Amino acid sequence: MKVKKFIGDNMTEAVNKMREEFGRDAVVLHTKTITYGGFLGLFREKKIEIIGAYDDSDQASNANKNQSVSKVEEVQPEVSGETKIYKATIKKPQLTTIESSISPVKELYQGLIESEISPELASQIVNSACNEVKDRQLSFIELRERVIAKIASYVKTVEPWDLDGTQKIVALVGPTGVGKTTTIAKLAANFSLVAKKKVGLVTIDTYRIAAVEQLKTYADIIGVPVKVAYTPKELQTNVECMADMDLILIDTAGRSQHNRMQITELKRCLEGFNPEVHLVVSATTKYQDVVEIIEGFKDVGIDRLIITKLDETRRYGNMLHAAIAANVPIAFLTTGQSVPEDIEVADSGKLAGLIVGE
Ligand SMILES: Nc1nc2c(ncn2[C@@H]2O[C@H](COP(=O)(O)OP(=O)(O)O)[C@@H](O)[C@H]2O)c(=O)[nH]1
Ligand SMILES: [Mg+2]
Repeated sequence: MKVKKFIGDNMTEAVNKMREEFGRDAVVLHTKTITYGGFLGLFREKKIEIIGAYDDSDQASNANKNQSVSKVEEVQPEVSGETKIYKATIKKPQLTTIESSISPVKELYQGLIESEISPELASQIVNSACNEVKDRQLSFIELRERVIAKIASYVKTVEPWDLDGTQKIVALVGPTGVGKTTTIAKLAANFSLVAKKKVGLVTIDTYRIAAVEQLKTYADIIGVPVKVAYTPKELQTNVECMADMDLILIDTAGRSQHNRMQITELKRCLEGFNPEVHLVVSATTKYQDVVEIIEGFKDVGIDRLIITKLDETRRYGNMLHAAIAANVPIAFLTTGQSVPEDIEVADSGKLAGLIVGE
């Protein structure tokens, strides 16, 4: 079996390249949209990458005498909705098709449960989508469109800051290890290097030397100033020192939603200058925990959500629970460890599609 990666401006170009090299019997095993450059997922240049395979073994050529590769069939949607996995299906003689007897309502409900949406919320969504049309039964596709629209109406999103003339002070808060510091680096790089804004960083995560070093390293690479604050007073002074910055990003230490003292301390640190507070939660966290995290951080005053690590799961129901529990817009999504690429502006429709597993 020969396997190789082919890249084209579109699917046809990539497949033609594969066929030129592997011949017409080659099959596409995997396709993926790859992106270059751009700003927060916007204006990125897209290309299609495919993994092509050609079975040149003797066994394969014998088998091919009786069976033919009939079609390339989509089998599994992936992370961003942009990646699809394909497999070649072998046409077998006398293959019978078994019609699915499951109703569209049940199938969609089951899909929402598999996305890790609570049974109560899943039935509420499906029921209200059905109730919109009383006089006839909806097809699966019609019902799914309505479910997506319903979910999109719950998942509010927001445009990135325009930073024209007004200074924005933003603090990222949340549990440990969710990606606060990495997300600050991605935002700093996008706004400073791409949007050409003046960005300053301040950290109050002084509990671990490594945390300060991590942010300083990113700041050095990106070429933005960074300050370290050990007390709420120092934080205020540092923020005041950055009066000429368009955007000040404040990194904080991971806090547990169950630790009242930590939450109160964080609140006291931030209340002096009223930053826009972004709660960072991971798409890999169970929805019950996400709801508890949101409840725990509510005292700090949550203005926006950032959802990280979309690349680490295929079940996105917790984002819906997060959006409903926090009742604030989702600002950004992160999709990997790479700085600055793996971040994008959240979009309700795309999120709703991911949640229903499109
Ligand atoms: N897979 C994945 N990993 C991420 C993402 N964002 C951050 N990480 C990783 O998560 C780990 C913790 O990140 P860090 O920014 O230090 O988290 P913090 O403790 O909240 O500041 C690091 O290994 C990051 O590279 C993401 O979107 N996807
Ligand atoms: Mg950190």
